Amino acid sequence: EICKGINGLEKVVLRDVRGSSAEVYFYGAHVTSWKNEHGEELLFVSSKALFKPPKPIRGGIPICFPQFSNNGPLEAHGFARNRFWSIDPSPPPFPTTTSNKTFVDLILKPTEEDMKIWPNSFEFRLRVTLGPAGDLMLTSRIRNTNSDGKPFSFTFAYHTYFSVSDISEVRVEGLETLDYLDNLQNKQRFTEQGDAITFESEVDRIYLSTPTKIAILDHEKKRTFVIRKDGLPDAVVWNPWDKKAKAIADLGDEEYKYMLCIEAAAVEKPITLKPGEEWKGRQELSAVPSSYCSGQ
Ligand code: TA6
Repeated sequence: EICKGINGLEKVVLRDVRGSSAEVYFYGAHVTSWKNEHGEELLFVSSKALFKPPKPIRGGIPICFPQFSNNGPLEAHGFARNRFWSIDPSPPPFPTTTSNKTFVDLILKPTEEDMKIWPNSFEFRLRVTLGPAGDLMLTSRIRNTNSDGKPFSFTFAYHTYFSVSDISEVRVEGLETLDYLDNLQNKQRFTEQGDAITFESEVDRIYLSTPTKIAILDHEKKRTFVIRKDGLPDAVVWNPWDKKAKAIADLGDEEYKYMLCIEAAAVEKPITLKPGEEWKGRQELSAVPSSYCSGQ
């Protein structure tokens, strides 16, 4: 179902018969809502989010492409998140197992203006699927369509903002003992110690070569988010904490308490595609009562 969202921007609403739902704006192919079968919102979107192009939307799932963060010549996190995407007229075939699922296929191709800032031709296809158990799957397929034989390289992230009850009470499991680059310390490399990650100040790290499964345990809400990923070796962990939150105009001063970004990403080693080659990167999110997965 396509309808008008905030400020008249169009969005696609996906609904499952069991009551879960998701919303995807054409602007940025940006997922701004993911609700479970009880109607509880699972993603964080700032109350100050602007929904005003060309400003990206603060919260939900911004797509960072073709450049993660500001490690390159482009604007921070690239331009995919502030372009208008279209319904894909020639979507990839879907396996029979997905036929009872609800999904939408969007596509982004560069305009002439885009090619002035990133001189490459590409087709970026995104499928957003709401699974029967309320899971949310995002599959990106990026193809190099350069006609001059030129390869291109990019970095990428699903910059997912999860909704949490209290950041001080949240634990992240699955990144223990891994190496990370600390964005708050000149991208120096450190090794995480043996414990789950907890939060008591600003965190902005790129964990490297991470396992395909990461969990966010929200004790207060008795909820665990499980992130599964494929084709995306890194995981960014970000919470701005109080000082940085105050400096971000489209984020409420106290809202950092209720958000946590865990981002399936390919950052350390850029992806390179020759003409005609396609890359695929998937993220699958589920939210389950904690008692089911960790005995709490
Ligand atoms: O993913 C973490 C990060 O790159 C941080 O460094 C941080 O500033 C953030 O993303 C948000 O970026 P944005 O451009 O959306 O304000």
